Amino acid sequence: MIRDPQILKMLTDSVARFVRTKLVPAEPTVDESDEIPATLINDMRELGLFGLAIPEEFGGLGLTMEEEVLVAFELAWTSPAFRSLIGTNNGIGSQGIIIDGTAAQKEKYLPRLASGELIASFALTEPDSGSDAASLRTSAVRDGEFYLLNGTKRYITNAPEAGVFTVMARTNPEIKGAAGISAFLVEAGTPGLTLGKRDIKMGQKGAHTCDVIFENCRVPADNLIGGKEGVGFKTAMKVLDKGRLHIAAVCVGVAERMLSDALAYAMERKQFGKPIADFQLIQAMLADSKAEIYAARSMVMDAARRRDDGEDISTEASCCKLFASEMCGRVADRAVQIHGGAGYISDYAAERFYRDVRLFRIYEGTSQIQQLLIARNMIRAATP
Ligand code: COS
Repeated sequence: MIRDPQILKMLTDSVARFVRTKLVPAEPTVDESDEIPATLINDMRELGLFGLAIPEEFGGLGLTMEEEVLVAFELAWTSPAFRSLIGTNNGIGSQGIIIDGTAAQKEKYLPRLASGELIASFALTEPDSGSDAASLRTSAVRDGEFYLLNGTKRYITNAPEAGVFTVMARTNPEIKGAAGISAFLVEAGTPGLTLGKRDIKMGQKGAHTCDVIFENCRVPADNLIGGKEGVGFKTAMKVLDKGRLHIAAVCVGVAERMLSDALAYAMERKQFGKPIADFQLIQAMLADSKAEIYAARSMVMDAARRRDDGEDISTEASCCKLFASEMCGRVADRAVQIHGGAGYISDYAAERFYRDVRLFRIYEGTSQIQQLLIARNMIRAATP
């Protein structure tokens, strides 16, 4: 749902301008240094990007899902690392509080997340628990007015920058599956919380991940999300429904950028006496990419509108994440192919994007997990 088309247009225009004038020129430096310059982070704060999806009453822009995906299309027209920095505050790092948090938890954290003063992180994955998220082993044992957390979380996005973590931990060791899990808000600097060294990733340089280690980490009982044990896994799944749709929108934006670069290159590069864009085999790659991006964009828009209408979009979010991330991978591959030898060399963005977009098919649920979820929901719906 779009509340005010004019205000939204001002926002998407200013994001598009910021992306093209400030972020795109910084892409090579960010890739080489593995750091986003502090001035750009400040600019992102001033634009309100950290609070896009945080309700207005807590200082955010309170975008609807349809508005959010339209902004994500624009923001993703550059290295995904920039989006990643603001991604957790708008998505997996804040949504647990927004969806299931107590009034006090919202009051305490959301305003600082919306302003970007605080970075949020979502800690679900563990060394032995990835796709099988309900098997997580991090424990949380009640100790008076505290919980004692022990365990290790892995590949946690923005952990090196984070001020607050949403941590899924097992409060009931008797229950092996989802029902034994609770979600906590753990502040950086809490004694017993340490970080591993920064992971060296294939791509998305400038976006950081690392292990988060809990050793008798004492967390106030007030930081149990929603004040309720045993529902942390459901909180995580609800957060991921929205997250998956947002990632699908990001895939569309990045794919549009890769196709734009590939088209420009094909029109400029001459072989056999004419631009390679004149050759039908190149045209086939351009056209297939255009059609697939359009399909993914339409799916994302439809699912976003349905979510705004209050529909359960678990299945649609998985369909969008599956199709858009796989589409993005195919577009990246064709973009490199259209660039030929130049596509394999780091002077051109195609090489960098090829590495960056590989992650989309893996995080927030692999393509295979999305397939399982879609089929499982279909079978459930058809079972009398
Ligand atoms: N919204 C609300 N509740 C949900 C839900 C959703 N989208 N999905 C599941 N639940 C609920 C279920 O209804 C169930 O509750 P009840 O027992 O009361 O009915 C509970 O949560 C457990 O769900 P389920 O039985 O589906 O658990 P599984 O162990 O079978 O879940 C999958 C398996 C694969 C769905 C899950 O582990 C998953 O999504 N894995 C991928 C994790 C991931 O994306 N990791 C990325 C890292 S985080 S960036």
